[in-house]
Amino acid sequence: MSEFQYSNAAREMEVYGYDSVVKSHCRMCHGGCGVLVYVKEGRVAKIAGDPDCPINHGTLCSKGLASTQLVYHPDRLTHPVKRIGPKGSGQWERISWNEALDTIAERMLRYKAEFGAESVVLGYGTGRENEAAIYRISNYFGSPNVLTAGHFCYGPRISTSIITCGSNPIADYENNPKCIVVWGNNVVISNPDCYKGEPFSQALNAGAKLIVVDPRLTRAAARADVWLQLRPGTDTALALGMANVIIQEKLYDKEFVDHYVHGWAPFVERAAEYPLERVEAITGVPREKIAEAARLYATVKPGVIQWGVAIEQQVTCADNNRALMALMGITGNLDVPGGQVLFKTAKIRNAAEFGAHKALSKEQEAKRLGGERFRLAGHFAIINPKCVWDAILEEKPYPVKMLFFISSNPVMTRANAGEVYRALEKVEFMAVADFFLTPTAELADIVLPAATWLEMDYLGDFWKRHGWLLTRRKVVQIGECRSDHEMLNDLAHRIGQGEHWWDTFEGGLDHILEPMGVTWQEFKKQDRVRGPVTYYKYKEKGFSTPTRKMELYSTLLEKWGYDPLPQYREPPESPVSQPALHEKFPYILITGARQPGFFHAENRQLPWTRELHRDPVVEIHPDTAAAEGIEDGEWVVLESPRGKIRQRAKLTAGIDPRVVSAQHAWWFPEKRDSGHGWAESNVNILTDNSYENCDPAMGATHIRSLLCKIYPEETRRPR
Ligand SMILES: Nc1nc2c(c(=O)[nH]1)N[C@H]1C(S)=C(S)[C@@H](COP(=O)(O)OP(=O)(O)OC[C@H]3O[C@@H](n4cnc5c(=O)[nH]c(N)nc54)[C@H](O)[C@@H]3O)O[C@H]1N2
Ligand SMILES: Nc1nc2c(c(=O)[nH]1)N[C@H]1C(S)=C(S)[C@@H](COP(=O)(O)OP(=O)(O)OC[C@H]3O[C@@H](n4cnc5c(=O)[nH]c(N)nc54)[C@H](O)[C@@H]3O)O[C@H]1N2
Ligand code: SF4
Ligand SMILES: [Mo]
Repeated sequence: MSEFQYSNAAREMEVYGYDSVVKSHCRMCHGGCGVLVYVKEGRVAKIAGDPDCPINHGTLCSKGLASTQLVYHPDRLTHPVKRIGPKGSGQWERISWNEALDTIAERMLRYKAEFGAESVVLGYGTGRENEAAIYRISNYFGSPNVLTAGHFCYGPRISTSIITCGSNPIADYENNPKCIVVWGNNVVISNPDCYKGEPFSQALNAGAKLIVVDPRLTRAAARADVWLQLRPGTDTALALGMANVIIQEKLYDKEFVDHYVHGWAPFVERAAEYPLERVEAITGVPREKIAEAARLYATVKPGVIQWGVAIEQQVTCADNNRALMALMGITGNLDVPGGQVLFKTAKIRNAAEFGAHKALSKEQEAKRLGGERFRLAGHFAIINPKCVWDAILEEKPYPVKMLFFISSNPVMTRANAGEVYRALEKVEFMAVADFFLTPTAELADIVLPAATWLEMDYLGDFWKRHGWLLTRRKVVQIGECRSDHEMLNDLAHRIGQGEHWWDTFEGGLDHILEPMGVTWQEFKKQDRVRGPVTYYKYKEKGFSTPTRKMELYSTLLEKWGYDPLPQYREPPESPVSQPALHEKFPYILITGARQPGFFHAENRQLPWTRELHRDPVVEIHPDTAAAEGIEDGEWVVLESPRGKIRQRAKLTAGIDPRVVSAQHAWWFPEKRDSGHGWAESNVNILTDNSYENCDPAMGATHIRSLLCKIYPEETRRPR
């Protein structure tokens, strides 16, 4: 600890009478921030940011602060339960861990014997640092089906970057980029994946130019030098239009393009299909602004593109990613200080190795649901959720009999929630591991009580691409709660794969650390390590792709039968692609822009975070409100061709009058019936998951650009 921190922590302890302070690593989101956990009489009393941590420099968000309210929440599940009434009856009985794990193991083995290992689907949602353990148990079991959010979140960034330049290029804020492009991302609110808002803000304070590509006026957009308020879902056209300007005006990095790029000539030809007048017509962004942004990004160096999930939740998911990487590459911003860096991990067994993907036989891998249709996703062990719902509901191409969700609430978070709910009602056996009885858990047969980050030892940020590995230290034990890693470790022994696991999961941490030559007990004496930070690695080794170059033209996509170059496709449900539907559903709906206090469906029961956002909110322009007779703050109905929900209207001039933006994952833990109002305000009742409307390579569902109508819930008295 630094002297400052010692004295600060010591003062806190003296004034407030804390007994001790533990340095740890928050994971109320994807994790990252170093924290000081103050303990009094054996309880977590307060969480503060750790000023010594290079990820967050002492800052903390509302979710991190509210961890104490999660840990001690009275509704938390603190022992395993089994359902004793019909599904959704809310009738549960306490059982022992032995009975719970024995039952789950018995079902897994029974279904494997009768229907094949592929009939058992394990799943998680977003990154919780349990992913590698879940893949490990599934791969050794022989099931190729792990259901994640990877088809439309982060999985696309990982898979497209691996095939394009070998690894995910991360913005190097430490070395002060001079130009930052925030594209479909709101980093100061979402702090996602490998990023925190604090270093981004520091780089801005240091004078970086800022370009923001977002249909909404976010905080960053309000501060931007250029804000490109595009029509939702038109990102590939915009990116290719910018590439075209950069090429035509010869602003690209000739040395990089000549030596390190595969497919320059066809890429130039493709970009030429996007002259500014066409791009303006598609995106709605004035051509001068597009040109200004292109020139700024190509000439003010080093520059980074802070890319987010909004570009992935589209029918052009993979092409959006690849078009943005093309911009990074041709401007010479890849693997340079202050640019976009291909960081190395420390010397450990990485998440892919720990996930034991090689243990899955080719024969079983070939059975991956949707693997033939969504080949980019299939190649990276990612599946499209509808494939699982269909396998349950229609038993096609084979029956799925068992689901085991470890940290996911698919009823709230996957597209076409009505279908998700039906599949979960029908599946023969379902286990869930969670903190609470969520709308998804209420449909399970067995629910296991999961430990929060304050209740486990772990190697924080193990899966990330910024190269850091941080120490998470167990502070408290709550009831019988156990970490996902511990429960999977015990389950593994019961299904005959004990030889690949350990007596306790501490052995798993030792296994990860073994190449570094330390055990967990030794590692945890320090706070963090980082892999070697080096730049321009491609100059010696090339890129880790089939051609050893950065593949603007993807040889793998070509092999799998896709267009090897990025191209724009109109969203499947848009004013342009469906004019007749647009007459009935006149607004473009975007869903899911992040709220500070919530993490998807989480934290609605925590007083501090719920106070920040009491009700579900849809943002609309005042002109739209006037046209539809909607007043600020009133409950409105949002309707799409798939269904209706209710949210409260918030009027803002920071959105185009033709666009509305609704919050996602809303349920109401305070509604004590077992459904907890799961369908009332759940925007995924409105979203579409049909195969033909997904990204053809990645299987991403287009939840960022739909058509909807909006009207007041109350019939208004004549004015
Ligand atoms: N319409 C729309 N839908 C979306 C999105 C959108 O923008 N719009 N975003 C999508 C994206 S990007 C994602 S990643 C998904 C996320 O989808 P999910 O991951 O399914 O969503 P969460 O609500 O974050 O998490 C589910 C549950 O995990 C539990 N949990 C948290 N930590 C742990 C843990 O360590 N162990 C265990 N066992 N349980 C834990 C929580 O209590 C919570 O109930 O949602 C997607 N859904
Ligand atoms: N507080 C909080 N933090 C979170 C989460 C959370 O639920 N709450 N979820 C976590 C997860 S799993 C993820 S994936 C990340 C996501 O974090 P981000 O990548 O930051 O994603 P969002 O905030 O959902 O969306 C970013 C912006 O995209 C804009 N947008 C919408 N449609 C389009 C479009 O078509 N094109 C473009 N260019 N922009 C568009 C929205 O207006 C929004 O401002 O956040 C993570 N962090
Ligand atoms: S940004 Fe994430 S890791 Fe940091 S304090 Fe908030 S929840 Fe915790
Ligand atoms: Mo996500």
